[in-house]
Amino acid sequence: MQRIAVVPGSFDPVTLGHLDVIERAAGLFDQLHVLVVHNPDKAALLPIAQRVALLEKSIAALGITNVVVASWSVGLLVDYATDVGATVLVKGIRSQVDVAYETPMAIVNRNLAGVETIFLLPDPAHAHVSSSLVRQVASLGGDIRPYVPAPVADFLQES
Ligand code: COD
Repeated sequence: MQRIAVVPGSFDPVTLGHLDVIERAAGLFDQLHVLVVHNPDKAALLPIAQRVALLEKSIAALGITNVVVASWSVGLLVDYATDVGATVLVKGIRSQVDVAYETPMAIVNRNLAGVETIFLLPDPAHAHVSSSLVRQVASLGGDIRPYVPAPVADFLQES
């Protein structure tokens, strides 16, 4: 039986921290779905289709081939997971704030659909990186290359 997992996120934009979690999760599962989900609590920078395109380019550059990028806007995250045969969600945990945010969702997702959540600790090199930090540095004209894959830096610094 194939082991399939979903890595969900806003990915607005994808950062080196996200990419590290994606690469490590891809090594743990036969197939990984990286799912762009609109987070209504956050003001968006990039349209969903642009986030998907930047994820695809950034993941292709890693040379991993068991990853599918998709987006989801019509219902529960676990509905997508169930549709594609995934039994696990993978999230990154940088701090106690992430633990507090993710724990109730993990419990509810298991109750709703029997989908488990596993948490990966960040690479310390990227533990301080977030999309909101990248959006802020970019909006003030700073260099975002230390925090994002090259396709994201190229796209944001050209636009
Ligand atoms: N290092 C490691 N991990 C990181 C880093 C980093 N530098 N940066 C971010 N991460 C992790 C985050 O902790 C998170 O796990 C993931 O990467 C994605 O982060 P973001 O910021 O892109 O995405 P979020 O936090 O806005 O997540 C949005 C979701 C929509 C995925 C989330 O809110 C969710 O799971 N919603 C569920 C919707 C649903 O079905 N609700 C009903 C039942 S709970």
